[in-house]
Amino acid sequence: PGTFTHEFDTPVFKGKSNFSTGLLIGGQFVDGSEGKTIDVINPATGKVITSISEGGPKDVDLAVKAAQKAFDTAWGLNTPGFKRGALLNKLADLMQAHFDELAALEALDNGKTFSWATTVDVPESIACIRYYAGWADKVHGQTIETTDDKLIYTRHEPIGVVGQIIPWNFPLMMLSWKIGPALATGNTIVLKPSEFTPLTALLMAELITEAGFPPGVVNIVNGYGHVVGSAISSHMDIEKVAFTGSTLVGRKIMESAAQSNLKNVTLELGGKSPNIIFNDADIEQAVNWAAHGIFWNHGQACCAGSRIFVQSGIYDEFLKRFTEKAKSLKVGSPFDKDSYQGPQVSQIQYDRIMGYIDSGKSEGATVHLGGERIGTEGYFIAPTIFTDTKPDMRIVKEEIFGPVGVVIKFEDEDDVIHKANDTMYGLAAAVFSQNINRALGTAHKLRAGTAWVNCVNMIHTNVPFGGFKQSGIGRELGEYALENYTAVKAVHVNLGIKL
Ligand code: TXE
Repeated sequence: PGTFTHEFDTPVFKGKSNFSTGLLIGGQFVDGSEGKTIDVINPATGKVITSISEGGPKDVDLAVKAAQKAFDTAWGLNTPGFKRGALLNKLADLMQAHFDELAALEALDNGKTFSWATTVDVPESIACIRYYAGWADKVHGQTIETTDDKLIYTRHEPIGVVGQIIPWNFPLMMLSWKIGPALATGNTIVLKPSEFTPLTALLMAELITEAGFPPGVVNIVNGYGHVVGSAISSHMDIEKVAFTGSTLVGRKIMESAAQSNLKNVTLELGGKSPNIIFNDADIEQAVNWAAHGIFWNHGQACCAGSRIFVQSGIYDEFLKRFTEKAKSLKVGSPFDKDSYQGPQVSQIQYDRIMGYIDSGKSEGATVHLGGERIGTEGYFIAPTIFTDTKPDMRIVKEEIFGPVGVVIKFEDEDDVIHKANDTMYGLAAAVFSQNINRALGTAHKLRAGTAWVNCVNMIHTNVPFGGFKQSGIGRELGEYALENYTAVKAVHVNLGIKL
């Protein structure tokens, strides 16, 4: 397979990258069996950065066999938890040693800014791996009292070979959220990064090997969703699949799981998260958080606060200050120190977002700010605010996944809760109020897996994250995620019952 060598010479990072662009199968870097490659595009320029090996169904088969062998001989029940934890900690140490390089690769490949990658993506990914390293020797079952002539206990055993399909919006963080709990609990992995953002996963493949995980414990098969992703979700020897991505593909994954071997499925899907700002909110803080809620990561966050409901008493003042705040966010090169927002991830996403902006205009909403491309190359879109929307407009109902927020005026508390919940999604929601009864009362009524009070987009490795309704199934992060990767066995021991 090929090698990616790149000299970063940017205002924020100077350094070199050098790693294999092959698939990682059974501890070896190999070409895809069909010999094909995928071009990786720099979203800031639209130009090719490198090309990587493309996998296919045959490679998924080979990866599953390697993972099964590793599970049966070197991992799973063969390696005690403390050893798995030590390896995860070693991996975290190596990630720390490659901290800036990981951030620079994420900026180059995904378009997020180097400064955000160094404040969120990389440190949170390392924290996640360390957090699950700590769990590796603390997963245990229960003893359950029945009668004195019986001993009954449960074991939380690893599931076996698990499939993991990663999106492009937080390539390193989503990979870490998935491999952390799976490895801590003793599973082996066949993982597919997004075809749009494979670079940090390729460096991670090298670091995983260097850390000393036995060959086959982690296999990384790059490729397209409808080929490699679909081969994973329909594979007969993969016992569980974890997916983060669109609701559309989440549905396909469940179908494939049902039609193949009824593998366990956990899904983290889209959102259209409401952000409710009451008259009694700290308006300056509400403005700052609301802007962060929709514009951070270029709106490419599943929990983005894309529907901003503002009570009538502060609506005009909020809109004025929110507009000023949005205007102050610098859009530019991911490697510029002052950039808040870089390019959208791909031409496809750029076109999709511009399509939504056009639909908002043609359905009669007002473009209060932005709505256009920035520059002439790359996929940069101005922070955009729509007002005068109606509930059935596409920009109000559908996930745009770009820097596009709708600001909606409301009067009544019950009415806003009804409107906030009037969506097929239920990933996250936020409420801003200085009245604790109102704030918590609202947080409890919102149908979402995360409810933020006087903040948005806050995530911690030890706090569960996941969706209600069509935003997903299961929870990632925290102790809850361990359940996704363990099978509970009840052992009955007869101490004297005679037949
Ligand atoms: O996602 P896909 P796309 C949402 C967001 C965005 C929309 C489309 O609204 O605008 O999805 O993005 C793999 N079987 N989110 O089309 O296709 C694919 O290769 C198995 C929300 O890029 O869902 C990639 O690795 N896998 C989101 C992963 O699925 C398949 C993050 C996600 O890509 C597959 C990303 C198939 N048939 C997009 N088809 C979030 N929840 O954070 C594709 N894939």
